[in-house]
Amino acid sequence: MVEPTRLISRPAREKAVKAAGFNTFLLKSRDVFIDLLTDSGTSAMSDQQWAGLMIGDEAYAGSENFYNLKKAVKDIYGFPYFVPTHQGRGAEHLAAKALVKESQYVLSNMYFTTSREHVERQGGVWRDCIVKEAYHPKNKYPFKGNFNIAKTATFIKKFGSKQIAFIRVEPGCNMAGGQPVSMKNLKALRFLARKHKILLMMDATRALENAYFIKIRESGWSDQPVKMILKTMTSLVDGVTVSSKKDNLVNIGGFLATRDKKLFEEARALVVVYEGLHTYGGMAGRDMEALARGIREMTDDEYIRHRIEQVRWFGDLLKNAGVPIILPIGGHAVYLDAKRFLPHIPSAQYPAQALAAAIYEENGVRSMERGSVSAGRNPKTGKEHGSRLELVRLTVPRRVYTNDHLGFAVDGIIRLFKKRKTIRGLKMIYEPKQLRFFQARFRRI
Ligand code: P70
Repeated sequence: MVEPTRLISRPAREKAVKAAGFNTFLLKSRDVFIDLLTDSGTSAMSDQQWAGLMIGDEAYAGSENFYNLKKAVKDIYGFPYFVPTHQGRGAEHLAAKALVKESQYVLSNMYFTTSREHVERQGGVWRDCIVKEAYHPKNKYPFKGNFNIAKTATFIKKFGSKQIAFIRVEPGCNMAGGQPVSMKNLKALRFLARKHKILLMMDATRALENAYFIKIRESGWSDQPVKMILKTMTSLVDGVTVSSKKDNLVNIGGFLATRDKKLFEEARALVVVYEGLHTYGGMAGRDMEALARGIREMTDDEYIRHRIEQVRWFGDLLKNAGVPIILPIGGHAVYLDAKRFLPHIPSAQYPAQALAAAIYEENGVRSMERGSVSAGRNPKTGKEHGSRLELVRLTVPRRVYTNDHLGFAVDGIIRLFKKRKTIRGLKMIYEPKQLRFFQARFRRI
């Protein structure tokens, strides 16, 4: 697949970002030169996946592609029960509806926006239990996605295990900078959850990328294929929700899979209300076929090595030029530390949002704010959650850009870093109630 792209002039970019209310989500794709907004649904499919689209069985019920997909999920993730959904948040919705009761807690390494939203909409309360290293961008701890097990145990004691709806672990932890969880930590979590009879769920959206980090960073795993490491990871949890738009190499899709029959039956009952019949869950037959093939393809050791090493190469160029980024470099993206990039802009003026807008103006590269705008507000008190990290995510789609494209992005960011004092803060002038970062608008101070 070859996709043309164009670089519009600087004055046109300034006009475009202003019209978008300084929110990169509101830019038109045609005005973007290199799109590092997200790795979600933006990957290139393989010849095998495109071929799979041609054998879509679009029967309303019992599509052949559903069975192929069910088998791929069983083979690669190891779960006997499987419910397809249109994308990740569809699966999160089903899990939250099935598992969370008013004022129950969900304990997680670190929240993801849509995951927490669905829990809060059920009246649940979210608590992050990630290790403290995760909050320090310069700290090079190799598993910054790990749970602080002692803190988690203290919460369980404080709230009582019946008040905990489930524990949610997110490998390749997105809001922490794409940081991995170690196998050792997963095992400790398994032990803790079992001891207190609490369901352990995994957001396995980027679990495969995490498996590669275990291979290269955790002792005892270097000789194992990523496929085996992933299967070991998922064997430690009761179920997964997955946005297939990432690891799984498709443009749309997701699922919930589990070995817990009760959860499966509840999710299967709910899927027909919110997504579609339980043998397609919002996907076309052809989408399920592409997904079934993507799930198998992603476990190729050479592919995943290239994927993670390309992101590292990109991050190293920025790091070596003195641009402040989160270390170690994560699996799917390089995260700029906007607090250190723009020390003159206070948190209340959304430095990460301002930086993402300025990068677009500089060279037409689109990125995403991951800081206090993304963190949103407490639904009960209306107070801003606030964020200890103010980040700009430069996300690398899979199998799309060459290193030359990424090098171009780096050049612009280095230029901008040299004139960073000229960047001004933002004032929020429009804010929707839910997931505000998608549609919020700003003006320059
Ligand atoms: C991103 C995307 C989606 C996502 C995720 C994890 C760890 C669930 C989901 C939801 C898209 C996105 C979503 C909200 C805010 C910004 C961007 N992440 N769990 O770019 O899956 O999008 O398929 O419903 O990362 O990181 P889905």
